Amino acid sequence: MRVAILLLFVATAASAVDLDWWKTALIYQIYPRSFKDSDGDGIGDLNGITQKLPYLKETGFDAIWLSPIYLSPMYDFGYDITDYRQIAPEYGTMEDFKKLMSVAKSLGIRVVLDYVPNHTSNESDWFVRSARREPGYEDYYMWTDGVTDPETGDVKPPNNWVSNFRKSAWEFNKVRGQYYLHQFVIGQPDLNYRSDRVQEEMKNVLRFWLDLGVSGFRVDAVNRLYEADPKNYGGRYPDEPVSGIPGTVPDDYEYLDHIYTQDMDETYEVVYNWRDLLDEYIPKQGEYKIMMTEAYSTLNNMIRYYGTKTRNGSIPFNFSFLGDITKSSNAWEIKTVIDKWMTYMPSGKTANWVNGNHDQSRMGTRQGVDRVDAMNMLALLLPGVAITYQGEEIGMTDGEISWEDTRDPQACNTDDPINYYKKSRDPCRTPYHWDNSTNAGFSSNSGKPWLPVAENYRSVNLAEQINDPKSHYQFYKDVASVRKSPTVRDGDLDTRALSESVLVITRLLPGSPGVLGVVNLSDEAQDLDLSSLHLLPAQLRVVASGVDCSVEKGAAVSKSNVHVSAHCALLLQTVDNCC
Ligand SMILES: *[C@@H]1O[C@H](CO)[C@@H](O)[C@H](O)[C@H]1NC(C)=O
Ligand SMILES: *[C@@H]1O[C@H](CO)[C@@H](O)[C@H](O)[C@H]1NC(C)=O
Ligand SMILES: *[C@@H]1O[C@H](CO)[C@@H](O)[C@H](O)[C@H]1NC(C)=O
Ligand SMILES: *[C@@H]1O[C@H](CO)[C@@H](O)[C@H](O)[C@H]1NC(C)=O
Ligand SMILES: CC(=O)N[C@H]1CO[C@H](CO)[C@@H](O)[C@@H]1O
Ligand SMILES: CC(=O)N[C@H]1CO[C@H](CO)[C@@H](O)[C@@H]1O
Ligand SMILES: [Ca+2]
Ligand SMILES: [Ca+2]
Repeated sequence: MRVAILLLFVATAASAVDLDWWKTALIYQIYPRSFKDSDGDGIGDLNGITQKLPYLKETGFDAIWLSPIYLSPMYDFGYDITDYRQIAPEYGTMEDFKKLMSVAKSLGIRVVLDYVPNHTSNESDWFVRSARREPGYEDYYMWTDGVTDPETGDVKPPNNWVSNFRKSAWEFNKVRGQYYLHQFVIGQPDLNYRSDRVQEEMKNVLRFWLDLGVSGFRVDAVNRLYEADPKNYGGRYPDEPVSGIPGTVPDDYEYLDHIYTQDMDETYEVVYNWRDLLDEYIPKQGEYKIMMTEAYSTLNNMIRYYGTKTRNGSIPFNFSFLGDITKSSNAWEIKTVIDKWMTYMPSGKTANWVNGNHDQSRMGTRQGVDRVDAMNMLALLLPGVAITYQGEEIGMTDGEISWEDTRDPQACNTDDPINYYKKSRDPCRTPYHWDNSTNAGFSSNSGKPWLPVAENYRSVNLAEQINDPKSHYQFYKDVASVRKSPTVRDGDLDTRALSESVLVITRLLPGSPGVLGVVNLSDEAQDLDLSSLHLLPAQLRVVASGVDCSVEKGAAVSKSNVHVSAHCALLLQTVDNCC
């Protein structure tokens, strides 16, 4: 009897702290401005998100990651933050946020926020005070003197650094009489992480939102936190060498090799410190707090974010599905991309798979509409965290945005009404397609939304796909449901390219049914013999069938003969348990 009571107590205590939810989380990235406009001003908002939470629950998402919702002049649509503790009025109020949190909690959806530590807005109170050299704020930003031309007497920027969005990364501030660094737009001054006060301020921002119950953060542009220390370069910021990339001009970001403005060693320590801070909240709030860091960087640098022998770190966002897989990638190449990450990732750490975000051409455009099911299935079937950018579950494609309608600073800064679209991130930010009504049901008003709706919304929209058993959405939902099985959560992974065009992903866990994803990337159907997968039980059942598959959900299939139509993505489960 005493043993039973003790066991019961241990079980309750263990379940009280959910340490593992994040390891297999399916996370939905919401770009709030374009998700759902509840009040008809043409801009998506928090109440719009709250309205749609039941749909997200129904689809199978464990968490939502919100792109920035904070007070901002929107020079970079929220990635330029005036006050990390206030909600942008166009998105709603703190009350709206609390309501969103409580509805999400009641549905069992966790909320992850965007954390933008590299820079604030130039309208931030910190920046205004720092420009005035108010005591305590003097060194909050990256201030430095310009260089005076000995002949003309003109003052020029301190060095050749270029902003991510083109042109000099230095801007002169008249109040201060000095230049400040902005790795992104002029309105995004970089914070100075060599200041202890900045470090503490930014930790307090994390504490503020954790106290409101958020489940963690996605950290923006983390590899830009530090720049080379002038102490080591004779007191000035060193010029970056020219990259030699053909076709680039000095105003282009790609013109330089960013050895002094990215991936500085000091960065990782800051991430580990944030991890420790998040860990303090685990016992307090009974759940693990996730931290995912965004850094377009080399594999070796990415891996360092995971932590060291003595420090825990974050999950580095692997955008390799974005950067390294294209329309023409074959099964061998896709397998190699997957295996590379799984190989280099330190053992015991958590992988992550991202098919889209608000900076990249949409998956349906980048990979082709006929690969939407395949890419969604791969991300959801592989071990670790999967992140779906809003709209990828229904196969939205890039909208066409004219120069007049262009809003993205990265495109506007090209000053080029002909070629701007090559830099524009607007096409992947067009409003979500809820249905076939005016403005795709995004806005309750028939007026113009902040970005025009993509033209194909009448044929590609959620309402249509919810009613169609053979749709990207239904397929996604079926895969998301299988993802919750013990096998996909914990099973061993086996990736095989059976030919140039056929990729097979197998997950096997002893005592549970095996799960098998098969993708045919090419234009013709073929019959597959999977007998070489010895541990896989022979009898299979189709549990999700993509839009191009002729075999239907529920069909019985033998592993010696799996029929896969051209462009078909098929998910199968074994009838018997493995192995
Ligand atoms: C912030 O920067 C923008 C340019 O991006 C400029 O138009 C604006 O005047 C600046 N505001 C302040 C307060 O410095
Ligand atoms: C790292 O995190 C794991 C899991 O939360 C924990 O068991 C371990 O003690 C942590 N290690 C350090 C060095 O904090
Ligand atoms: C719009 O969608 C509704 C419901 O999904 C459907 O009944 C109707 O036929 C559609 N109209 C058009 C013009 O496609
Ligand atoms: C997939 O389609 C390609 C089309 O070229 C064909 O060669 C291949 O055999 C097919 N594979 C399967 C498994 O259907
Ligand atoms: C994917 C992502 O979050 N990209 C952001 C990186 O940071 C810059 C500046 O904050 C933003 O403009 C991007 O949208
Ligand atoms: C390590 C790794 O996979 N890095 C990739 C991350 O994403 C960038 C851009 O999307 C790729 O170019 C890298 O190869
Ligand atoms: Ca609105
Ligand atoms: Ca920086």
